[in-house]
Amino acid sequence: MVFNKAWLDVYFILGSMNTAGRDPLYVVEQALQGGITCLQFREKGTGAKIGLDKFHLAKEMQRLCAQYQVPFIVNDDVGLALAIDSDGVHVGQEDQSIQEIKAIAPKGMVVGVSAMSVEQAIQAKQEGADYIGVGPIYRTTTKADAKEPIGLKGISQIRAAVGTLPIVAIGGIQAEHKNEIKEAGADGVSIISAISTARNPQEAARSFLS
Ligand code: TZP
Ligand code: MG
Repeated sequence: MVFNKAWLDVYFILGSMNTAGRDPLYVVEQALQGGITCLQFREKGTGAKIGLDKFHLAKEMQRLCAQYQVPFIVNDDVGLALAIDSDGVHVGQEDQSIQEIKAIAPKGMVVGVSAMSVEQAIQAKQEGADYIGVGPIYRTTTKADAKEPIGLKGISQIRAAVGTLPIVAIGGIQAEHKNEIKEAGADGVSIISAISTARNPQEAARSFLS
């Protein structure tokens, strides 16, 4: 799959810890039926699967995404991304560097990077990130160590600094925020809890479509 910023429109992020006790594959399939445009597997924190369990869950999610022709991105774990040949890998500021990843990854593998400031965004662009994830936009309880929200102003400032580099916004995002976020300059929204803990994840995913 060739990267296109349309991937970022409704970018769902999920780990087995985020599903309010439900089977993560059920939640993923519901979200796919609801029309998500990308899935990121983010298996981290208390209760996260490791080793073979993590590998198998990733493979199953990847298989579901392929059925729906939706790109599949692995968070942080470059080894896993390479092992299963995911469409992309997403890393934070404390993870492996973009250059290192680009050096070992297959040519088309997308590399996304989290940026919390204009400086980090510019650096990610210079290092060759294919897109950046910026946030948190609003307050969130999903990520324990989330920084202060950067708000819509933060998106506009980063957009002004990085030109046309694809941007996806993250953190506390609900469906009703999507318009203001896109107007501020993001190409799309990434969401964990508003879909993953929704009573009806399919409907919740659909509510994010434009
Ligand atoms: N990075 C910044 S905020 C966040 C991550 C992974 C959590 C987003 O989750 P939610 O539930 O959509 O606020
Ligand atoms: Mg990380």
